[in-house]
Amino acid sequence: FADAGAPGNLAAHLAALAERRDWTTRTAFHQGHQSWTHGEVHDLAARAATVLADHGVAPGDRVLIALPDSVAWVTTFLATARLGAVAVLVNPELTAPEHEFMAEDTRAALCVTGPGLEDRFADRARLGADQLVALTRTAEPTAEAHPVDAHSPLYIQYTSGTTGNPKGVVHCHGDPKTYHDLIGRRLLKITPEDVTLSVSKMFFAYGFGNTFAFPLFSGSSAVLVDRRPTPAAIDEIVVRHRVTLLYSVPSAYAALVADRAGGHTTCFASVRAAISAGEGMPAGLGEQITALLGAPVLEQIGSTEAGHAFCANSFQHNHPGTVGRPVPGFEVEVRDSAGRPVSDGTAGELWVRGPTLTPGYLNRPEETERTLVGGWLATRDRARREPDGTIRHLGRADDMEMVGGITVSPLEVEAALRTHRAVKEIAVAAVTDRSGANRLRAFVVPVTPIPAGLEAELIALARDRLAAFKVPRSVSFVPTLPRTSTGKLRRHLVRQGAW
Ligand code: 3SK
Repeated sequence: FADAGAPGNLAAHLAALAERRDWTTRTAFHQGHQSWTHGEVHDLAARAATVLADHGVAPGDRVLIALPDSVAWVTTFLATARLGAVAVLVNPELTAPEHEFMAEDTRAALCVTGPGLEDRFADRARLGADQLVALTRTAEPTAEAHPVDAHSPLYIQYTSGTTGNPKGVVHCHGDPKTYHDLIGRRLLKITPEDVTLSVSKMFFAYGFGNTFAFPLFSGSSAVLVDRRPTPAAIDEIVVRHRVTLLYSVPSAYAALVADRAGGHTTCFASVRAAISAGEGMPAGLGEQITALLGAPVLEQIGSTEAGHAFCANSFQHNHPGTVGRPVPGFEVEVRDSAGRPVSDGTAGELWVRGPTLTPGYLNRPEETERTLVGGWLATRDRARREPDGTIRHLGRADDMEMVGGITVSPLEVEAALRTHRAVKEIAVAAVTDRSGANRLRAFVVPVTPIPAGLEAELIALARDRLAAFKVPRSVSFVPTLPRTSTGKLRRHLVRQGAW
């Protein structure tokens, strides 16, 4: 396998790359108090491929992986790839019906499950992670790497869907190398010395690139954490492993900053960049993160359909408040609702073309046709191209609320109310009241104890800053907001007031 060009079978390519670059004795993953080298990971993966083959997995089969981030996740993924089978990456924390839907949608031949999921997938072939690990120890690494090309399907990820039904998004053997070439190597300048911590998990597009593709393609290492780390856990991991690249989402960065408001200090000197994606960065938060970490915040935007980021800031070109410029190799257009490109400075919908776009959704030809048009992906993000070529993200196209026949951007109302010191998180939505009218309501995660008179203060603040029709009629104080696993707000649930 050559370094450049089509990588063929990803698992074989990565194992050969680690050998050729002398990474086999370098640490690839830390998990708890244990570490694994690149050589150990590829050896385990080759042995795990024998175990999967013994369980009947054949080229083209789907292997559903419902595991927390772990070395078992990485080796199961690589073993599946080695056999030419297709990994189905699912959030282990989903409900039983959601898991069953994904197993049925993909016709999974085998489901590899983690702790607490023993009662799932009862009608299917299932292998517990503990069992797989035990069998791998004694298996021989004899399963041949199945010959595939860069366009052969490698994995399926489900869009967690800010609006509802999950859709299976297919990606191919050549894609992870491209994520690394364009983003990891070129923009983030990852070297074998880097140590990654990603709050987003590997079953999700952002986490897959951050924790799986970039470390394995660069000879660097990543810390695997089985659940979303608390601010205290992030502190501990950063110090213990001297993390250099922190990947997170605005709501988790906000929690880290809020945690430190109590005067607690940690040495973040090892961190050289804080990468943020998943949602727009609220005004002022980027500066607070840089003040805390002493490192630049690099905002980016991507999607499951694009595989990873398609617009990103870099060390050389960092424009806070924007998602940067198109990642080299990607083209971006801002279009009106009829699909015509609009001029710079005008808001529209973001369309993207590039090398790692999904060939389509699994079993959904109509949705594929609506979303992938003439080689372009309709992201359904609203955006504006600034005169300097950077892209400003303006929310999701379906984010707009309708009140009294007028369209209101909830993002504008949220930005105004977020400036109140007692607001930790906020979402604004049009909610139908008892009379059947649509009224704006602010859902606020407040500081505790909730200051007396906070609702009246927030409404007064909105009156002061916004046109009358944008002022929420009421405020609900809530303990959390409904978010996807990457921190995107699930507005359809906010609108229903149900989470
Ligand atoms: O959610 C995003 O904006 C994102 C960013 C980078 C990579 C992947 C995703 C989904």
